[in-house]
Amino acid sequence: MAACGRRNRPKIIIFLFGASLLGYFIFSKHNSVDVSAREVPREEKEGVKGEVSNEDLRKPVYEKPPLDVNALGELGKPVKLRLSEEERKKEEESINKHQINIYLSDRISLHRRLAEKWNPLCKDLKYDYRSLPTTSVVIAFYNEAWSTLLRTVHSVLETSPDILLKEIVLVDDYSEKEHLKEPLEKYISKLRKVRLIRATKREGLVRARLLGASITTGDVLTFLDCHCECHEGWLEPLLQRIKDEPSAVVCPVIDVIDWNTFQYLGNSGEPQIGGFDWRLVFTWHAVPDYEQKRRQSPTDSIRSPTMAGGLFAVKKDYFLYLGTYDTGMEVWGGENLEFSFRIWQCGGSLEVHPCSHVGHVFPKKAPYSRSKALANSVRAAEVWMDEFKEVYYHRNPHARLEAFGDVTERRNLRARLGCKNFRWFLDNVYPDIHVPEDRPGMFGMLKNRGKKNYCFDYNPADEHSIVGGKVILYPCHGMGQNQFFEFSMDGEIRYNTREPAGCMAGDNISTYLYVQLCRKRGQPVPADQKFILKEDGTLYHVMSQKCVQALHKTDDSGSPAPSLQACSDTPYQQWYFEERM
Ligand code: LR7
Ligand code: MN
Repeated sequence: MAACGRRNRPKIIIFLFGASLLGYFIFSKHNSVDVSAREVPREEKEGVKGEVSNEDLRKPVYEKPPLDVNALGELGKPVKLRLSEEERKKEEESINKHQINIYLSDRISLHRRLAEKWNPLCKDLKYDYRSLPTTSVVIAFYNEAWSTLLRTVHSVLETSPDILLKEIVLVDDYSEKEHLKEPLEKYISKLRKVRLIRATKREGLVRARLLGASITTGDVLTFLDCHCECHEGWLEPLLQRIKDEPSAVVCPVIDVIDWNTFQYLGNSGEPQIGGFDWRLVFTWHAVPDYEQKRRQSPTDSIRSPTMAGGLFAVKKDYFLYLGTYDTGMEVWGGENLEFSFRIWQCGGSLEVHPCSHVGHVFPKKAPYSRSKALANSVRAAEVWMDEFKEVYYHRNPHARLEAFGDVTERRNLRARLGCKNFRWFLDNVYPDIHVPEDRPGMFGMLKNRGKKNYCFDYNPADEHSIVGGKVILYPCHGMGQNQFFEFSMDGEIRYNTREPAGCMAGDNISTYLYVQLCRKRGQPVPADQKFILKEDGTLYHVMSQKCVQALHKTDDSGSPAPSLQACSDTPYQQWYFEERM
């Protein structure tokens, strides 16, 4: 495969762009554009001539109404309504319907302000507004509630400098809700710069976004979810970075808006960056030391291996060059990692800008079916991960059976762009991820010879941390995931579906195995995490000089569990790995 440097940009970009009958991008029109030489069109800015102060140039499309500190949820403060029994029921209903407290959202101003939650140094950054590229903000929605959708729209209009915002394109992904039909059209017809386009069948977020993008006129595409609120100054850093580096795809810091109180939980400290685990689940990480060292200022953008997916800005012609999205992906999921891999492997960079903050309402749980996510992830793995797709399949054996459609075109794209391989990505962009050894016979379900068909099973107590929770024995299910363990060359029993991975540990006092963070890259294995898996299946814990034994019941939780006991030749102390049932 032809290698190309990260900053190597092609001289000629053939982009084939147009709207198909279905409305989304297909390759139909041939054009040549030189990204590096291309200048930002100025026509848009000609209205502003002569001596105009920077203050004037940063005026938003609409000004926010005067601040009323007593209004509900103003400045992103949490709200708890005092409600009658009947009102409480309505609130409950809204939560069941949207997985967001829409009853409350409907009572909070669509124009509320947010408290300042950025690094104070961000305030000092200066922008030459006339030289920044313009942007179109694309917001796809499916059955979104009125107030969360329109708060997103108003928030963009009221925080984005008029000179920078070409338009907001709303994309209705074939919603069923009445309020999103005529009432929405009527409402937005009164707003400057807001357009609406509708899909004629459910497209899923990938094709819905592309349908929106296909009618944009700005230099930069900025994608947002339909339940966001933008922090003051969110847009400029994204556009500045893209002006400086047209092959950078830049994400804002994603702040949490609580689904129940609508509190805006920003954080002016160092933001987090994106990673993934070997189930291909997106993960958050602290900024690694080497990246902190590379940056010269806390206001410099931060390289990130992956993005969450919903919120980012990309130069439109660069997005086209990179092959937009994989239109074979349905509904939800997978596109975020696919795009992240593609950006890095094909010569771009993916970054989080610490001065750009946008709030996002994280729902209580998924409000619609996400069953297509698996096939989408398989597409990403099949196109971008080379031999490392096996590491993914080992942890999701059922993914191998998933019908993922045809990816020939995407593989051709990869070849055409001369993209680097996944090994390069791991080594250079995500060196902190542990690459499992997955030696034959040393990974999969960890089964006991005495207690038949029971497997090591671990569910971390908390979705954000691998530690905490207890290792138990549970009937083997053969699905990988929480029953997937790997015995490493250095004698660790790793639970590395998650990143950072967890390692089984024991001590001389308690008999249970518990999970600790595995050592960091380059560090030795801690004594309490070291095991020897002997020929006869004995699993010997070196520090305690005991053997792991399957117990039928443990005193506290009552479930069977592995335990450290004096070594003997009982079959309950004999273990073996099995890849599949
Ligand atoms: O069929 C659909 N059609 C749509 O138009 C399904 C969804 N959508 C719209 C939807 O209305 C919303 O505006 O697409 C957008 C994203 O859908 P969400 O809000 O249900 O997704 P999410 O916020 O739960 O999930 C994250 O991962 C997704 C993977 O496919 C997308 O990339 C989302 O954009 C992404 N959201 C974010 O990155 C915000 C921060 C969340 C985190 C971490
Ligand atoms: Mn979302």
